[in-house]
Amino acid sequence: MKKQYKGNPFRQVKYVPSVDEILSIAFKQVKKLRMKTSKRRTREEKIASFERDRIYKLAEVISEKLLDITKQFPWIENIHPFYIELCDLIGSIDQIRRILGRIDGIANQIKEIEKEQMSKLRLSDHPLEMAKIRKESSGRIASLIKKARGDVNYLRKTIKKLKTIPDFNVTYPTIVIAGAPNVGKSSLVRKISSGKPEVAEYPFTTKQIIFGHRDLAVTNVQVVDTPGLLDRPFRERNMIERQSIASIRYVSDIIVFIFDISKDAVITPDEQLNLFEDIEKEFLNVPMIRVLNKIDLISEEEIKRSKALFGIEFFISMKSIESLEPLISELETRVINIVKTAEKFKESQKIIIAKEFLPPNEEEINYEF
Ligand SMILES: Nc1nc2c(ncn2[C@@H]2O[C@H](COP(=O)(O)OP(=O)(O)OP(=O)(O)O)[C@@H](O)[C@H]2O)c(=O)[nH]1
Ligand SMILES: [Mg+2]
Repeated sequence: MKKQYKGNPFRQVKYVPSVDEILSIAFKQVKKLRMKTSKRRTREEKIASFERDRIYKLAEVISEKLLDITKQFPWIENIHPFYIELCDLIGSIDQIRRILGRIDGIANQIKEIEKEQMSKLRLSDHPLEMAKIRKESSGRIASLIKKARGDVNYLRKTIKKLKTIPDFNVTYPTIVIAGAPNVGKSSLVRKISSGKPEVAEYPFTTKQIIFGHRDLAVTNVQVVDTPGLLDRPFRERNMIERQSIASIRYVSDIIVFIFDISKDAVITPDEQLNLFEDIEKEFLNVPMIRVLNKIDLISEEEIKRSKALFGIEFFISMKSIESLEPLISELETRVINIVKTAEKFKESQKIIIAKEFLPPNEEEINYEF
């Protein structure tokens, strides 16, 4: 079944019970069963029916609980590549796929055991033997599900972490804020969106991607704060940095790349330029905007030099809201262009672009995609 997940698809997994919890629930339910009274049946018939019920109940509850785990998990083929990549940073999507397959297999095997034991029970007419068959069933079923203990524990541990990946809405244009550590990425996200990432004077403050939102021009956009990147090859990047790269790779429609040449800079201006160029080369089809932050800390001279050196387009400081205005207005223009032209937004958006946002010669247009 094809299904487009809204936001983080792993959040739909409500609860994965442990093997011990499943066993305890199942045995409790079996314990509640009572022998049916009937005047028309012999004692042996009543016992046989009671033992059948007990075997059936145990197999049913356990296999259902196992299948319920697999059903809660999103269809891996339908998961957005962004979440697949982040899942692989936390655990392994292939491992999850294999485990879900094995759990499904165990649920089916339990049903098979139930059938086999039921046939044995039909051939038996002695209460003691019937009890023995029932005990044998419990033993076989319990030892089978115990084999899934490691797998279920892996899912329990991994899903907890996967659920912390923020919600990414595929229908919104997305602006990724990237750059070296401590350049002011989180500060900018706080200023221009609803995202409230932590800001601190030390590098590597942001350890996870954070989404914020903002109404920009014609639509709501997502603004993504990312962990700081150092100037180094991809294979040397740690898990935290790889999240930034994953967000650039899979969700960014625009990258705002922040430079910092103040005394607080963690890596040199040259290294920042290398980093910028690496990202530009690797993600050729994502437009990048070069921004110099912390202009309140540097001289006019340095500002001018950086323009020539790095091709800076916008000069900002978190100390001055006005300094952000030209950047925001550029983002507005670009977002309009993206929603007008990008294939991926055609199905999900019905956008009315007001005159004030249109180039001078365009009439007000109803963009119905
Ligand atoms: N003076 C000045 N300080 C700034 C400016 N922008 C950010 N800062 C300071 O720089 C430090 C780092 O800011 P953050 O927004 O946390 O930087 P970041 O890029 O998110 O850092 P990481 O998450 O560690 O990569 C904080 O102490 C901010 O207050 C600015 O324009 N001017
Ligand atoms: Mg940060």
